[in-house]
Amino acid sequence: MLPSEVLRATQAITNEFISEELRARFHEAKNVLVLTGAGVSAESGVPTFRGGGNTAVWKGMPFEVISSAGMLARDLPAVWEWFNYRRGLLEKLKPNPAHVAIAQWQDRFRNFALVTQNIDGLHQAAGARNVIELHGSIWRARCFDCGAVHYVCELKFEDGGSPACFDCGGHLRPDVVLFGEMLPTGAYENAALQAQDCELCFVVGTSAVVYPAALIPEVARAAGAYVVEVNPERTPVSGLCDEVLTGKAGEILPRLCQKPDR
Ligand code: BV8
Ligand code: ZN
Repeated sequence: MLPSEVLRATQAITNEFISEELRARFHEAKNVLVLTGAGVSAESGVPTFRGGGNTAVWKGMPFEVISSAGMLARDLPAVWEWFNYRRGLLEKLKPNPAHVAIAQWQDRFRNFALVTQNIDGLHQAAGARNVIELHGSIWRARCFDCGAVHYVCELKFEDGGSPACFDCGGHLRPDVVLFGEMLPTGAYENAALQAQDCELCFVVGTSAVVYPAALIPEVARAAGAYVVEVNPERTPVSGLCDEVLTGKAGEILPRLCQKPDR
């Protein structure tokens, strides 16, 4: 094996240029998985959680605290207030070219899995179907008592209170997964199964520190997939990737379908 190949084998390709190898694999692939995080929505104006080294804070509380099972038990109205604030931000925002490119990929590959940590629904707004929402959706609410799921837009919010379930009158909570809570039944298992079968795995716009979502690239890698990260910054999974495309998802992903970079 030539020294250059050894070097190549040991070091992931790291730059913003899409390698011939990735283009060839993108062209031939049948089974593809994409895992996304807040970074894929950044160019739509959605604030990320860990941008520029600091963590999102709400009323002096780090988001891991306000978005936790503990906070839900202690102060449900405060949790509603936090998600109502974020929903207010989202209402005006649109999908960006990264969401659009990913939505187009679903008709390009025989088996395509889109796994997201995002609760913003922008993948679906871009036309993506069967999105595996690991952490739920900010647009839905779930009843503590009867488990019914309702669209938030149908709910009535008494002043600062938490909305009631119109099936059983019980208390509703945001249908999102909070820290310390289990993921939706089967969501992680389904994603891990798709990761085991994919030959190409994209990790787009995630800091990869929240579990079990951050395990997905490792599952794909262990199953022999070619793993590609798209992120302006290095992350804990950069090291296990075959190729790291350093830059913005909205600028890089659309280029995968285009003619090679010169
Ligand atoms: C659970 C919904 C079982 C709510 C969210 C193992 C080890 C250590 C800890 C744990 C472990 N297992 C479980 C835990 C605890 C915990 C956890 O992982 N803690 C972390 C902090 C260490 N996990 C849990 O609690 C999970 N549940 O494990 O249940 C259980 C149950 C009981 C007891 C024990 C175990 C549930 C986790 C889900 C929590 N809910 N969201 C809400 O939104 O408020 S997590 C939330 O934060 C997001 O969904 C996402 O997952 C995470 C944020 O990460 P990212 O999306 O990656 O965003 P971030 O801002 O961090 O990074 C953005 C990236 O994009 C950056 O890298 C940036 O460079 C890049 N970027 C920026 N611009 C662009 C870009 N990239 C491309 N293009 C651009 N333009
Ligand atoms: Zn109910």
